[in-house]
Amino acid sequence: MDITPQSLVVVANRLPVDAQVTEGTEGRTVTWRPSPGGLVTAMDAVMRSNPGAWVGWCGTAGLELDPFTDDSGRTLVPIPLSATDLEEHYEGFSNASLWPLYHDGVAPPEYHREWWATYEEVNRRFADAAAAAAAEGATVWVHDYQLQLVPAMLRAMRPDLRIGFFLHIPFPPHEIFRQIPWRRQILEGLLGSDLIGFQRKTDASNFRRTLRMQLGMQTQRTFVKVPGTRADEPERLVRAEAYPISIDSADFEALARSPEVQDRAAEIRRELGNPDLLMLGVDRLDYTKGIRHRLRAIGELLDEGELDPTRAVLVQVASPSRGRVELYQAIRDDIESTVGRINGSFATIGHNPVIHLHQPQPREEIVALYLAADLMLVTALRDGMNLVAKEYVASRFDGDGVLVLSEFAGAADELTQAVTVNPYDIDGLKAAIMQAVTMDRSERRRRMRFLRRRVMENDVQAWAHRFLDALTGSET
Ligand code: GDG
Repeated sequence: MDITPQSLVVVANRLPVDAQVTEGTEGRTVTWRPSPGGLVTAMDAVMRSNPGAWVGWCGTAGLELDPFTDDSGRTLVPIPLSATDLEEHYEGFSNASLWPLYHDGVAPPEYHREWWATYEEVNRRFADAAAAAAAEGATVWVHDYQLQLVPAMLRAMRPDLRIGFFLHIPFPPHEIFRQIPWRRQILEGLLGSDLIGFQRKTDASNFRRTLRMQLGMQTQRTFVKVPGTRADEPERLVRAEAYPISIDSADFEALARSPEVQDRAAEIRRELGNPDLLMLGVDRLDYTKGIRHRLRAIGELLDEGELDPTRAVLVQVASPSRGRVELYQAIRDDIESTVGRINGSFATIGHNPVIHLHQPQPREEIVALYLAADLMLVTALRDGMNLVAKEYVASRFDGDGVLVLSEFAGAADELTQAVTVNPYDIDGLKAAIMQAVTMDRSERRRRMRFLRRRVMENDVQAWAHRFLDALTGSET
Protein backbone atom coordinates (compact mmCIF):
# COMPACT_ATOMS: atom_id res chain seq x y z
CA MET A 1 0.00 0.00 0.00
CA ASP A 2 1.19 3.52 -0.75
CA ILE A 3 1.38 5.82 2.22
CA THR A 4 0.14 9.40 2.12
CA PRO A 5 3.15 11.36 3.36
CA GLN A 6 2.58 12.94 6.76
CA SER A 7 3.87 16.13 8.36
CA LEU A 8 4.58 14.41 11.71
CA VAL A 9 6.27 11.00 11.93
CA VAL A 10 7.06 9.13 15.14
CA VAL A 11 9.68 6.38 14.89
CA ALA A 12 9.90 3.99 17.85
CA ASN A 13 10.92 0.38 18.35
CA ARG A 14 7.26 -0.64 18.91
CA LEU A 15 4.01 0.51 17.34
CA PRO A 16 1.32 1.81 19.73
CA VAL A 17 -0.67 -1.36 18.85
CA ASP A 18 0.21 -5.07 18.90
CA ALA A 19 -0.81 -7.40 16.08
CA GLN A 20 -2.83 -10.45 17.14
CA VAL A 21 -2.62 -13.17 14.51
CA THR A 22 -5.12 -16.03 14.24
CA GLU A 23 -4.88 -18.80 11.66
CA GLY A 24 -8.35 -19.94 10.57
CA THR A 25 -9.76 -22.10 7.78
CA GLU A 26 -10.02 -19.01 5.60
CA GLY A 27 -6.44 -18.00 6.19
CA ARG A 28 -4.76 -15.60 8.52
CA THR A 29 -6.59 -12.77 10.30
CA VAL A 30 -4.76 -9.94 11.96
CA THR A 31 -6.41 -7.80 14.60
CA TRP A 32 -4.78 -4.97 16.52
CA ARG A 33 -4.78 -4.44 20.27
CA PRO A 34 -3.67 -1.11 21.73
CA SER A 35 -0.45 -1.40 23.74
CA PRO A 36 -0.76 1.58 26.05
CA GLY A 37 2.36 3.02 27.59
CA GLY A 38 3.83 6.37 28.51
CA LEU A 39 5.04 7.15 25.02
CA VAL A 40 1.72 6.27 23.42
CA THR A 41 -0.13 8.53 25.84
CA ALA A 42 2.28 11.39 25.25
CA MET A 43 1.99 11.11 21.49
CA ASP A 44 -1.81 10.71 21.63
CA ALA A 45 -2.02 14.24 22.97
CA VAL A 46 0.19 15.62 20.21
CA MET A 47 -1.29 13.51 17.43
CA ARG A 48 -4.86 14.51 18.21
CA SER A 49 -4.36 17.77 16.31
CA ASN A 50 -1.98 16.20 13.77
CA PRO A 51 -2.56 12.44 13.36
CA GLY A 52 0.68 11.83 11.46
CA ALA A 53 2.38 8.45 11.06
CA TRP A 54 3.97 6.00 13.51
CA VAL A 55 6.74 3.67 12.34
CA GLY A 56 7.51 0.64 14.54
CA TRP A 57 7.56 -3.13 14.99
CA CYS A 58 4.18 -4.88 15.39
CA GLY A 59 5.25 -7.25 18.19
CA THR A 60 5.30 -10.56 16.22
CA ALA A 61 8.48 -11.95 14.64
CA GLY A 62 8.43 -12.60 10.92
CA LEU A 63 5.13 -10.81 10.29
CA GLU A 64 5.06 -8.57 7.19
CA LEU A 65 2.09 -6.21 7.20
CA ASP A 66 1.01 -3.27 5.07
CA PRO A 67 0.70 0.22 6.50
CA PHE A 68 -2.84 1.14 7.54
CA THR A 69 -4.83 3.98 9.04
CA ASP A 70 -6.39 3.51 12.49
CA ASP A 71 -9.64 4.94 13.91
CA SER A 72 -7.99 8.15 15.04
CA GLY A 73 -6.60 8.81 11.56
CA ARG A 74 -3.00 7.81 12.36
CA THR A 75 -1.02 5.99 9.71
CA LEU A 76 0.66 2.95 11.26
CA VAL A 77 3.71 1.61 9.42
CA PRO A 78 4.71 -1.87 10.65
CA ILE A 79 8.40 -2.78 10.30
CA PRO A 80 9.00 -6.52 9.85
CA LEU A 81 11.60 -8.08 12.16
CA SER A 82 12.71 -11.69 11.79
CA ALA A 83 13.60 -13.93 14.73
CA THR A 84 17.29 -13.29 13.97
CA ASP A 85 16.72 -9.51 13.87
CA LEU A 86 15.13 -9.73 17.31
CA GLU A 87 17.92 -11.86 18.66
CA GLU A 88 20.71 -9.67 17.32
CA HIS A 89 19.25 -6.16 17.14
CA TYR A 90 16.87 -6.18 20.13
CA GLU A 91 18.06 -8.80 22.61
CA GLY A 92 21.67 -8.54 21.44
CA PHE A 93 23.07 -5.11 20.63
CA SER A 94 20.22 -3.08 22.20
CA ASN A 95 19.70 -5.04 25.42
CA ALA A 96 22.97 -6.87 26.05
CA SER A 97 25.43 -4.22 24.73
CA LEU A 98 23.88 -0.74 24.94
CA TRP A 99 21.46 -1.19 27.87
CA PRO A 100 24.07 -2.30 30.45
CA LEU A 101 26.71 0.12 29.16
CA TYR A 102 24.42 3.17 29.16
CA HIS A 103 23.42 2.29 32.75
CA ASP A 104 27.04 2.90 33.76
CA GLY A 105 28.01 -0.73 33.18
CA VAL A 106 26.02 -2.03 36.20
CA ALA A 107 26.20 -5.36 34.33
CA PRO A 108 29.03 -6.23 31.91
CA PRO A 109 28.14 -5.35 28.30
CA GLU A 110 28.89 -7.88 25.55
CA TYR A 111 29.92 -6.88 22.04
CA HIS A 112 29.51 -9.02 18.93
CA ARG A 113 30.19 -7.87 15.40
CA GLU A 114 27.20 -9.72 13.97
CA TRP A 115 24.91 -7.99 16.50
CA TRP A 116 26.24 -4.64 15.33
CA ALA A 117 25.72 -5.54 11.65
CA THR A 118 22.08 -6.39 12.36
CA TYR A 119 21.65 -3.23 14.45
CA GLU A 120 22.75 -1.18 11.42
CA GLU A 121 20.54 -3.16 9.07
CA VAL A 122 17.44 -2.80 11.25
CA ASN A 123 18.09 0.92 11.77
CA ARG A 124 18.29 1.24 7.96
CA ARG A 125 14.88 -0.43 7.61
CA PHE A 126 13.29 2.01 10.09
CA ALA A 127 14.98 5.00 8.39
CA ASP A 128 13.76 3.94 4.93
CA ALA A 129 10.20 3.56 6.19
CA ALA A 130 10.32 6.93 7.98
CA ALA A 131 11.63 8.61 4.81
CA ALA A 132 8.73 7.13 2.83
CA ALA A 133 6.16 8.26 5.42
CA ALA A 134 7.39 11.86 5.77
CA ALA A 135 6.00 14.73 3.70
CA GLU A 136 8.27 17.51 2.40
CA GLY A 137 9.63 19.48 5.38
CA ALA A 138 7.99 17.10 7.92
CA THR A 139 8.95 16.72 11.57
CA VAL A 140 10.28 13.28 12.51
CA TRP A 141 10.68 12.24 16.16
CA VAL A 142 12.89 9.18 16.69
CA HIS A 143 12.89 7.38 20.06
CA ASP A 144 15.47 5.57 22.08
CA TYR A 145 18.64 3.53 22.11
CA GLN A 146 17.46 0.87 19.66
CA LEU A 147 17.39 3.46 16.84
CA GLN A 148 20.38 5.74 17.31
CA LEU A 149 21.55 5.47 13.69
CA VAL A 150 18.21 6.50 12.21
CA PRO A 151 18.69 10.31 12.42
CA ALA A 152 21.82 10.40 10.20
CA MET A 153 20.45 7.79 7.77
CA LEU A 154 17.30 9.85 7.45
CA ARG A 155 19.13 13.16 7.00
CA ALA A 156 21.26 11.70 4.21
CA MET A 157 18.11 10.72 2.29
CA ARG A 158 15.92 13.67 3.32
CA PRO A 159 17.80 16.87 4.23
CA ASP A 160 14.45 18.73 4.15
CA LEU A 161 13.21 17.10 7.40
CA ARG A 162 13.32 18.41 10.99
CA ILE A 163 14.66 15.46 12.96
CA GLY A 164 14.41 15.05 16.74
CA PHE A 165 15.73 12.20 18.87
CA PHE A 166 14.88 11.40 22.50
CA LEU A 167 16.95 9.02 24.62
CA HIS A 168 14.81 7.42 27.35
CA ILE A 169 17.76 5.88 29.20
CA PRO A 170 20.85 7.60 30.66
CA PHE A 171 23.78 8.70 28.51
CA PRO A 172 26.94 7.53 30.30
CA PRO A 173 30.12 9.52 30.94
CA HIS A 174 32.66 9.52 28.10
CA GLU A 175 35.02 7.19 30.02
CA ILE A 176 32.32 4.50 29.88
CA PHE A 177 30.81 5.25 26.47
CA ARG A 178 34.19 5.10 24.76
CA GLN A 179 34.48 1.31 25.08
CA ILE A 180 31.85 0.71 22.36
CA PRO A 181 33.73 -0.52 19.28
CA TRP A 182 31.29 1.46 17.06
CA ARG A 183 31.25 4.63 19.17
CA ARG A 184 31.93 6.97 16.24
CA GLN A 185 29.09 5.56 14.16
CA ILE A 186 26.65 5.93 17.07
CA LEU A 187 27.61 9.55 17.74
CA GLU A 188 27.43 10.38 14.03
CA GLY A 189 24.07 8.62 13.85
CA LEU A 190 22.64 10.78 16.63
CA LEU A 191 24.12 13.95 15.15
CA GLY A 192 21.84 13.58 12.14
CA SER A 193 19.22 15.14 14.46
CA ASP A 194 18.44 18.84 14.88
CA LEU A 195 17.51 18.30 18.52
CA ILE A 196 18.64 15.51 20.86
CA GLY A 197 16.68 15.24 24.09
CA PHE A 198 17.88 13.55 27.29
CA GLN A 199 16.23 12.84 30.64
CA ARG A 200 18.70 14.76 32.84
CA LYS A 201 21.07 17.67 32.46
CA THR A 202 23.96 15.34 33.30
CA ASP A 203 23.03 13.03 30.40
CA ALA A 204 23.10 15.96 27.98
CA SER A 205 26.42 17.21 29.33
CA ASN A 206 27.92 13.67 29.20
CA PHE A 207 26.92 13.59 25.53
CA ARG A 208 28.36 16.99 24.68
CA ARG A 209 31.58 16.16 26.51
CA THR A 210 31.83 12.85 24.61
CA LEU A 211 31.57 14.78 21.34
CA ARG A 212 34.39 17.10 22.43
CA MET A 213 36.62 14.27 23.61
CA GLN A 214 35.80 11.70 20.95
CA LEU A 215 35.20 13.75 17.82
CA GLY A 216 37.00 16.99 18.76
CA MET A 217 33.80 18.97 18.24
CA GLN A 218 33.07 22.36 19.74
CA THR A 219 30.07 22.97 21.94
CA GLN A 220 28.53 26.18 23.19
CA ARG A 221 26.03 25.92 26.02
CA THR A 222 23.52 23.34 24.77
CA PHE A 223 24.64 23.58 21.13
CA VAL A 224 27.11 21.39 19.24
CA LYS A 225 28.84 22.65 16.11
CA VAL A 226 28.76 19.83 13.57
CA PRO A 227 31.09 20.47 10.63
CA GLY A 228 29.86 19.65 7.11
CA THR A 229 31.17 16.38 5.69
CA ARG A 230 32.06 18.01 2.33
CA ALA A 231 33.80 21.33 1.73
CA ASP A 232 30.61 22.89 0.30
CA GLU A 233 28.46 21.71 3.19
CA PRO A 234 27.93 24.33 5.91
CA GLU A 235 28.35 23.71 9.64
CA ARG A 236 25.14 22.72 11.44
CA LEU A 237 24.11 23.53 14.98
CA VAL A 238 22.62 20.57 16.86
CA ARG A 239 20.98 21.16 20.21
CA ALA A 240 21.50 18.58 22.98
CA GLU A 241 19.60 19.22 26.20
CA ALA A 242 17.39 17.81 28.94
CA TYR A 243 13.63 17.27 28.50
CA PRO A 244 12.63 15.20 31.55
CA ILE A 245 9.75 12.91 30.61
CA SER A 246 6.62 12.60 32.74
CA ILE A 247 3.33 10.72 32.99
CA ASP A 248 -0.34 11.40 32.30
CA SER A 249 -0.69 12.73 35.85
CA ALA A 250 -4.40 13.62 35.69
CA ASP A 251 -5.21 10.16 34.39
CA PHE A 252 -3.42 8.46 37.32
CA GLU A 253 -5.17 10.74 39.78
CA ALA A 254 -8.57 10.05 38.19
CA LEU A 255 -7.98 6.31 38.34
CA ALA A 256 -6.90 6.52 41.99
CA ARG A 257 -10.02 8.55 42.84
CA SER A 258 -12.37 5.99 41.27
CA PRO A 259 -14.44 4.14 43.90
CA GLU A 260 -13.37 0.74 42.49
CA VAL A 261 -9.68 1.50 42.93
CA GLN A 262 -10.20 2.98 46.40
CA ASP A 263 -12.18 -0.11 47.45
CA ARG A 264 -9.50 -2.37 46.03
CA ALA A 265 -6.79 -0.43 47.95
CA ALA A 266 -8.65 -1.02 51.21
CA GLU A 267 -9.19 -4.65 50.28
CA ILE A 268 -5.46 -5.15 49.57
CA ARG A 269 -4.64 -4.00 53.10
CA ARG A 270 -7.26 -6.33 54.54
CA GLU A 271 -5.98 -9.27 52.50
CA LEU A 272 -2.50 -8.56 53.83
CA GLY A 273 -3.82 -8.79 57.41
CA ASN A 274 -4.08 -4.99 58.01
CA PRO A 275 -0.33 -4.47 58.47
CA ASP A 276 1.02 -1.40 60.30
CA LEU A 277 3.42 -0.83 57.43
CA LEU A 278 2.91 -1.63 53.75
CA MET A 279 5.98 -1.05 51.58
CA LEU A 280 5.81 -1.33 47.80
CA GLY A 281 8.19 -1.85 44.86
CA VAL A 282 6.98 -1.83 41.23
CA ASP A 283 9.55 -2.55 38.55
CA ARG A 284 10.19 -4.37 35.35
CA LEU A 285 12.39 -7.23 36.51
CA ASP A 286 15.71 -5.63 35.58
CA TYR A 287 19.14 -5.56 37.20
CA THR A 288 19.22 -1.75 36.95
CA LYS A 289 16.26 -1.35 39.31
CA GLY A 290 18.13 -2.24 42.53
CA ILE A 291 15.55 -4.83 43.67
CA ARG A 292 18.31 -6.92 45.31
CA HIS A 293 19.63 -3.95 47.29
CA ARG A 294 16.09 -3.18 48.48
CA LEU A 295 15.53 -6.77 49.61
CA ARG A 296 18.89 -6.81 51.35
CA ALA A 297 18.00 -3.69 53.36
CA ILE A 298 14.55 -5.00 54.30
CA GLY A 299 16.00 -8.41 55.25
CA GLU A 300 18.52 -6.77 57.60
CA LEU A 301 15.90 -4.47 59.16
CA LEU A 302 13.75 -7.54 59.91
CA ASP A 303 16.76 -9.39 61.22
CA GLU A 304 17.74 -6.56 63.55
CA GLY A 305 14.19 -6.18 64.87
CA GLU A 306 13.82 -2.64 63.45
CA LEU A 307 10.83 -3.87 61.46
CA ASP A 308 8.34 -6.26 63.01
CA PRO A 309 7.95 -9.21 60.60
CA THR A 310 4.38 -9.82 61.79
CA ARG A 311 3.30 -6.18 61.23
CA ALA A 312 5.29 -5.07 58.14
CA VAL A 313 5.04 -6.28 54.59
CA LEU A 314 6.81 -5.54 51.31
CA VAL A 315 4.85 -6.14 48.11
CA GLN A 316 7.29 -6.36 45.22
CA VAL A 317 5.78 -6.37 41.73
CA ALA A 318 8.57 -7.42 39.38
CA SER A 319 6.91 -7.79 36.01
CA PRO A 320 8.54 -10.19 33.53
CA SER A 321 10.90 -8.53 31.09
CA ARG A 322 13.40 -9.59 28.41
CA GLY A 323 13.18 -13.19 29.63
CA ARG A 324 15.25 -14.43 26.68
CA VAL A 325 18.34 -12.43 27.68
CA GLU A 326 20.51 -14.65 29.92
CA LEU A 327 21.25 -12.06 32.59
CA TYR A 328 17.52 -11.52 33.12
CA GLN A 329 16.99 -15.20 33.90
CA ALA A 330 19.78 -15.01 36.49
CA ILE A 331 18.33 -11.91 38.19
CA ARG A 332 14.94 -13.61 38.49
CA ASP A 333 16.52 -16.65 40.21
CA ASP A 334 18.50 -14.38 42.48
CA ILE A 335 15.46 -12.37 43.59
CA GLU A 336 13.32 -15.43 44.10
CA SER A 337 15.93 -17.09 46.29
CA THR A 338 16.42 -13.91 48.36
CA VAL A 339 12.65 -13.56 48.87
CA GLY A 340 12.53 -17.26 49.80
CA ARG A 341 15.30 -16.78 52.37
CA ILE A 342 13.62 -13.76 54.00
CA ASN A 343 10.23 -15.48 54.14
CA GLY A 344 11.83 -18.71 55.35
CA SER A 345 13.35 -16.83 58.28
CA PHE A 346 10.48 -14.52 59.22
CA ALA A 347 7.16 -15.87 57.93
CA THR A 348 4.49 -17.07 60.31
CA ILE A 349 1.53 -19.21 59.33
CA GLY A 350 -0.70 -16.80 57.49
CA HIS A 351 1.84 -13.99 57.08
CA ASN A 352 4.77 -13.54 54.71
CA PRO A 353 6.82 -10.37 55.14
CA VAL A 354 7.64 -10.26 51.40
CA ILE A 355 5.14 -10.88 48.61
CA HIS A 356 6.79 -11.19 45.21
CA LEU A 357 4.48 -10.95 42.19
CA HIS A 358 6.21 -12.02 39.00
CA GLN A 359 3.18 -11.52 36.76
CA PRO A 360 2.11 -8.36 34.97
CA GLN A 361 -0.65 -6.69 36.97
CA PRO A 362 -3.56 -4.72 35.49
CA ARG A 363 -3.04 -0.97 35.67
CA GLU A 364 -5.94 -0.58 38.13
CA GLU A 365 -4.24 -3.03 40.49
CA ILE A 366 -0.95 -1.09 40.28
CA VAL A 367 -2.76 2.15 41.15
CA ALA A 368 -4.65 0.45 44.00
CA LEU A 369 -1.27 -0.72 45.34
CA TYR A 370 0.10 2.85 45.07
CA LEU A 371 -2.87 4.08 47.06
CA ALA A 372 -2.57 1.34 49.68
CA ALA A 373 1.20 1.66 50.25
CA ASP A 374 2.65 3.69 53.12
CA LEU A 375 6.07 3.67 51.48
CA MET A 376 7.11 3.48 47.85
CA LEU A 377 10.64 2.14 47.34
CA VAL A 378 12.44 3.21 44.14
CA THR A 379 16.03 2.10 44.58
CA ALA A 380 17.32 1.99 40.98
CA LEU A 381 21.09 1.71 40.55
CA ARG A 382 20.66 3.78 37.41
CA ASP A 383 17.46 4.84 35.65
CA GLY A 384 16.72 7.35 32.89
CA MET A 385 13.71 8.79 34.73
CA ASN A 386 11.63 6.12 36.58
CA LEU A 387 7.98 6.72 35.91
CA VAL A 388 6.87 4.60 38.87
CA ALA A 389 8.05 7.35 41.26
CA LYS A 390 5.87 9.90 39.44
CA GLU A 391 2.90 7.53 39.19
CA TYR A 392 2.96 6.95 42.96
CA VAL A 393 2.89 10.70 43.61
CA ALA A 394 0.11 11.36 41.05
CA SER A 395 -2.02 8.60 42.58
CA ARG A 396 -1.75 9.99 46.14
CA PHE A 397 -4.62 12.48 45.89
CA ASP A 398 -5.05 11.87 49.65
CA GLY A 399 -1.77 13.74 50.20
CA ASP A 400 -0.19 10.92 52.21
CA GLY A 401 2.55 8.32 51.61
CA VAL A 402 6.34 8.59 51.47
CA LEU A 403 8.54 8.15 48.41
CA VAL A 404 12.02 6.72 48.98
CA LEU A 405 13.91 7.57 45.79
CA SER A 406 17.32 6.67 44.46
CA GLU A 407 19.53 9.61 43.57
CA PHE A 408 20.54 7.61 40.46
CA ALA A 409 17.03 7.83 38.97
CA GLY A 410 16.35 10.84 36.73
CA ALA A 411 13.23 11.58 38.80
CA ALA A 412 15.48 12.65 41.71
CA ASP A 413 16.31 15.93 39.90
CA GLU A 414 12.69 17.06 40.14
CA LEU A 415 11.34 15.14 43.14
CA THR A 416 13.68 16.70 45.65
CA GLN A 417 11.26 16.31 48.57
CA ALA A 418 11.42 12.52 48.38
CA VAL A 419 13.65 10.72 50.88
CA THR A 420 16.67 10.31 48.61
CA VAL A 421 19.06 7.37 48.88
CA ASN A 422 22.23 5.89 47.46
CA PRO A 423 21.05 2.28 47.01
CA TYR A 424 24.62 0.94 47.02
CA ASP A 425 24.91 2.11 50.64
CA ILE A 426 22.86 -0.56 52.42
CA ASP A 427 23.17 1.14 55.83
CA GLY A 428 22.09 4.44 54.27
CA LEU A 429 19.18 2.71 52.57
CA LYS A 430 18.10 1.14 55.89
CA ALA A 431 18.32 4.53 57.59
CA ALA A 432 16.24 6.15 54.82
CA ILE A 433 13.56 3.44 55.12
CA MET A 434 13.42 3.98 58.88
CA GLN A 435 13.30 7.76 58.40
CA ALA A 436 10.30 7.24 56.12
CA VAL A 437 8.66 4.76 58.52
CA THR A 438 8.94 7.10 61.50
CA MET A 439 8.16 10.36 59.65
CA ASP A 440 5.29 12.22 61.30
CA ARG A 441 2.09 12.87 59.43
CA SER A 442 2.53 16.64 58.94
CA GLU A 443 6.03 16.14 57.48
CA ARG A 444 4.73 13.41 55.15
CA ARG A 445 1.95 15.66 53.93
CA ARG A 446 4.24 18.66 53.49
CA ARG A 447 6.61 16.64 51.31
CA MET A 448 3.80 15.02 49.32
CA ARG A 449 2.26 18.46 48.62
CA PHE A 450 5.53 19.59 47.06
CA LEU A 451 5.93 16.38 45.04
CA ARG A 452 2.38 16.53 43.75
CA ARG A 453 2.77 20.12 42.59
CA ARG A 454 5.75 19.05 40.50
CA VAL A 455 4.16 15.95 38.99
CA MET A 456 0.74 17.47 38.30
CA GLU A 457 2.24 20.55 36.59
CA ASN A 458 4.85 18.81 34.49
CA ASP A 459 2.93 16.02 32.81
CA VAL A 460 3.71 13.98 29.72
CA GLN A 461 1.63 16.15 27.42
CA ALA A 462 3.63 19.21 28.50
CA TRP A 463 6.83 17.23 27.90
CA ALA A 464 5.87 16.25 24.33
CA HIS A 465 4.81 19.79 23.47
CA ARG A 466 8.02 21.27 24.89
CA PHE A 467 10.16 18.90 22.85
CA LEU A 468 8.24 19.41 19.61
CA ASP A 469 8.10 23.18 20.06
CA ALA A 470 11.88 23.28 20.48
CA LEU A 471 12.32 21.02 17.45
CA THR A 472 10.08 23.01 15.16
CA GLY A 473 11.32 26.36 16.45
CA SER A 474 7.93 27.45 17.78
CA GLU A 475 9.09 27.88 21.38
CA THR A 476 7.70 30.81 23.28
C1 GDG B 1 12.36 3.38 30.35
C2 GDG B 1 13.54 3.94 31.18
C3 GDG B 1 12.15 5.92 31.76
C4 GDG B 1 5.59 -2.11 35.62
N1 GDG B 1 5.06 -3.29 36.02
C5 GDG B 1 3.76 -3.25 35.64
C6 GDG B 1 3.49 -2.03 35.01
N2 GDG B 1 4.63 -1.35 35.01
C7 GDG B 1 4.77 0.00 34.41
C8 GDG B 1 4.94 1.09 35.45
C9 GDG B 1 5.62 2.17 34.60
C10 GDG B 1 6.43 1.36 33.58
O1 GDG B 1 5.92 0.03 33.60
C11 GDG B 1 7.90 1.31 33.93
O2 GDG B 1 8.45 2.56 33.64
P1 GDG B 1 9.85 3.03 34.25
O3 GDG B 1 10.06 4.45 33.92
O4 GDG B 1 9.81 2.79 35.72
O5 GDG B 1 10.94 2.08 33.62
P2 GDG B 1 11.37 1.45 32.16
O6 GDG B 1 10.39 0.43 31.70
O7 GDG B 1 12.76 0.93 32.39
O8 GDG B 1 11.37 2.69 31.12
C12 GDG B 1 13.02 4.78 32.33
C13 GDG B 1 11.08 5.38 30.81
O9 GDG B 1 11.67 4.55 29.79
C14 GDG B 1 10.34 6.53 30.11
O10 GDG B 1 11.21 7.38 29.44
O11 GDG B 1 11.50 6.55 32.86
O12 GDG B 1 14.10 5.33 33.06
O13 GDG B 1 14.35 2.87 31.67
O14 GDG B 1 4.68 2.92 33.88
O15 GDG B 1 3.71 1.47 35.97
N3 GDG B 1 2.28 -1.67 34.53
C15 GDG B 1 1.28 -2.58 34.66
N4 GDG B 1 1.48 -3.82 35.24
C16 GDG B 1 2.69 -4.19 35.75
O16 GDG B 1 2.84 -5.30 36.27
N5 GDG B 1 0.05 -2.27 34.21
